[in-house]
Amino acid sequence: MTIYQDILYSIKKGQKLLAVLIDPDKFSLENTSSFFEKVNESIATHIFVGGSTVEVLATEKLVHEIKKYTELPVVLFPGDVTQITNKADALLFLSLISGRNPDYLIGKHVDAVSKLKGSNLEIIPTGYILIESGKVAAVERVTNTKPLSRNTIRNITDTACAGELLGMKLVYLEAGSGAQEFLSAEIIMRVKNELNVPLIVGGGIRNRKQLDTVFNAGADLAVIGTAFEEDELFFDELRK
Ligand code: 1GP
Repeated sequence: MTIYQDILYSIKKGQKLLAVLIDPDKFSLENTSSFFEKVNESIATHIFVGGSTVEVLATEKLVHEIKKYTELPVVLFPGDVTQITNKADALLFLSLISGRNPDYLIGKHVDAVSKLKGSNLEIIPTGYILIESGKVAAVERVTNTKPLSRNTIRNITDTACAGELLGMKLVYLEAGSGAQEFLSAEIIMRVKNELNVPLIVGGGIRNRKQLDTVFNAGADLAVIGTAFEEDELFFDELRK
């Protein structure tokens, strides 16, 4: 079964999914073993690896290390073409559909082809939607795009649906890493209601209660990064 089929199957069974996001720039390789002891005992189902600005080869080294300590699927969530490595299991082939920068709608994808041809990575086309969160997100800075306003929910749902109509297999609603406010239940609920493909939600989720809010609103897969970086004790709240 592919990773994507497995996501669809989990949704069918009513199982919620959780990805631990690791930014190679902020993670120290020496911690991999102890960090993954906690991951493996938690309800996490996926490992996402990526960041906005990552040193060349850092992703590859990190994925290689992670693979020694967990059986969970490792999915690339790359900020740039240089973060693509064959050592991972899958790649979110992201299109930043909230923005209007052609580089992040098609340019980077063209640049990635030579790396993807002949690779074993499962490639999952993903519509990536950045929504304002009260502070300028790294994605906004790096991609030079504006996020969608939280107040224009119609525009958010239409953007998500346009992504699906373009053939994207997943939609990722992003409040930005370290967002002060995670996305409201209303936004998640409204998007989920109109979408047929699985919905990923991330940005600013810092405790179990917020995670449950995101799941109850309709997120199929939640992504958490900063809360684990800041305090690994968070894993205790997320034991299996
Ligand atoms: C960022 O959605 C992810 O791209 C996770 O955000 O770091 O705030 O958990 P946090």
